[in-house]
Amino acid sequence: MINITINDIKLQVPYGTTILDAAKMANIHIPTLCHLNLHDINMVNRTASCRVCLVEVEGRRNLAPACATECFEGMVVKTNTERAIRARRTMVELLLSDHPTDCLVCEKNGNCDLQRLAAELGIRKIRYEGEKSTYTKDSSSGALYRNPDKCIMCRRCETMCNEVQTCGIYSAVDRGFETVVAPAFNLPMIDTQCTFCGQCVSVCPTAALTEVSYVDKVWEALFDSEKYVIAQTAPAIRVALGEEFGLNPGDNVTGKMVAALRRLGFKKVFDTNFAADVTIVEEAKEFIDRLNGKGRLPILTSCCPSWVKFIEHQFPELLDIPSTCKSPHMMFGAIAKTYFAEKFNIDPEKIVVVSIMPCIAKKYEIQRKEFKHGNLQDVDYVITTREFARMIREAGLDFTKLPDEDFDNPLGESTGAAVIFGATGGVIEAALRTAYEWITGESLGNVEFNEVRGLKGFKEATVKIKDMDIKIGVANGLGNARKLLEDIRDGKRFYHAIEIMACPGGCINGGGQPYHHGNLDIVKARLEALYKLDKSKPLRKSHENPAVIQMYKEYIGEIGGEKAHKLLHTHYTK
Ligand code: HC0
Ligand code: SF4
Repeated sequence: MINITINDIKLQVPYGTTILDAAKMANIHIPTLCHLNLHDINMVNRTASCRVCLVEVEGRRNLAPACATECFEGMVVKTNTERAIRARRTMVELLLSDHPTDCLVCEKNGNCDLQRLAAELGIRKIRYEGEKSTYTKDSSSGALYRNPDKCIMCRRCETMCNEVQTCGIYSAVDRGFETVVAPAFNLPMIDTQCTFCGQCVSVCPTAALTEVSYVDKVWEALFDSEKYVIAQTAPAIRVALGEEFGLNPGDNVTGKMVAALRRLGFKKVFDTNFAADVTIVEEAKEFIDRLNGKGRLPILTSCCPSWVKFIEHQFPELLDIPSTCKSPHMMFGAIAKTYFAEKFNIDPEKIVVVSIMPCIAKKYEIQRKEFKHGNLQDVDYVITTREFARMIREAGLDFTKLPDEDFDNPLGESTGAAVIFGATGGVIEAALRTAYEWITGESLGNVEFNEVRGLKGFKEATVKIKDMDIKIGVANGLGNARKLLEDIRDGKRFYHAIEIMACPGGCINGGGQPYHHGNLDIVKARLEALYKLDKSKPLRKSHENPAVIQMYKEYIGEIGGEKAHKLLHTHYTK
């Protein structure tokens, strides 16, 4: 431990502590902008590029960035001297001098760290005026929107993409005033190996990185009397949407979410969870087939489109191991435009399927050419949790006062196994519940597989099923997935089944969720809420979902059969 003094407060801190962290221990606030410490997922952005956290250190001529300066024995720090305050304000004013001042119409209005900081520092006037950078905006992917004019060069996106996701999409291109954080050769995002996980969006402090919005398209469809617009809601949004309306992270707002969708004009409000149960019966069947020698092990879950794009780019030699199951929301789209349309005699051409997702990659996924029947796309639009909240506000709904309503049926019925899809480990846990019962023919007493739960980047478990020791691996975050796949490719590790989710924590921390502003306790609260929801469900195994059983009886036939393959399965491209 070493002794230091900050603003006349004496304290002891461990070696290696930065001034910023030491100040936090003494409850002293030092403003920051580029700094971000997501300890739980091993991401620290320590570029010290914004210089907003400058403080005075006794005996040093220059001001020191608190986020990147380690304490030393006897250090004396002052955070609020005239010089430090002036320097901090100047740094922000210089950033603002090259920043569009269109806050009123900016997507991040109210959620922007730069805006918050300008207010916090009492900046009322931008003293420096000069040239402003303008760059090409990029919406080439239809998923992720880049507006480099709003980039403040904090490099959080770079740290997230390079170190956590190991995709290496961004770096600083050009020099001096021309410098921009961009993909190599300034390629359009759709031509890069970006997986559209949206984790860079989650940590971008401004609106330099956001999602391509489809709110206007969805309104257009809702106002078109010729269209039959239906909604499906992802497992993870029901425990996060409330945050947009001042409720606590993890508050379950399923009933109000359904009520809001009805009031926005959706003809039917269905649940992706129904399709998650369908995914499990198909995937469990495929897993058992592979255990019986029909196909290669391990089987990899395939419901995360960002992860699918990652394996296609990075491990093309392993493309025979992901399950061929489509993701639940894509299965839902196919079911809605066939089974549902036929059962209720609705022209599939008129059906518009809108997925409300915590995810940005789902916007890319729906455009993949294999997800079409004839000229009809399985899913028409994806909007994020944040875009959905925006629509609720635009419609003037008082969200917290809405009554709790139930999903429509039959595509609104689901089990506890489906809701945990939204958390890392949830898909494999759901699959195990079904596979166990189908293999043993016995009822599973304790349905909870605690070893695969939680935010840890990599988890494993061995589950005894009959005389087999089934080895399970679970990775979340693409960097963790990469390590796991390298070992599998090189024959260093063996698993029977693996779940991978691209976002650290799974969909609860998707790139389209309400911003966590660096507080991962929010993500933990969402995660716990999903397991609570599972516990509260009368049915907790996918194969017991009566609406799923009915659909197979009436329409699809055999699980894993010909029609199931046509509607519910896919293939991958190198
Ligand atoms: Fe997910 Fe999904 S669980 S990917 O994380 O599998 O986005 O929530 O909707 O499709 O069900 C996201 C969340 C989904 C899908 C489901 C899966
Ligand atoms: Fe990297 Fe994901 Fe952002 Fe793409 S979306 S640049 S893969 S962090």
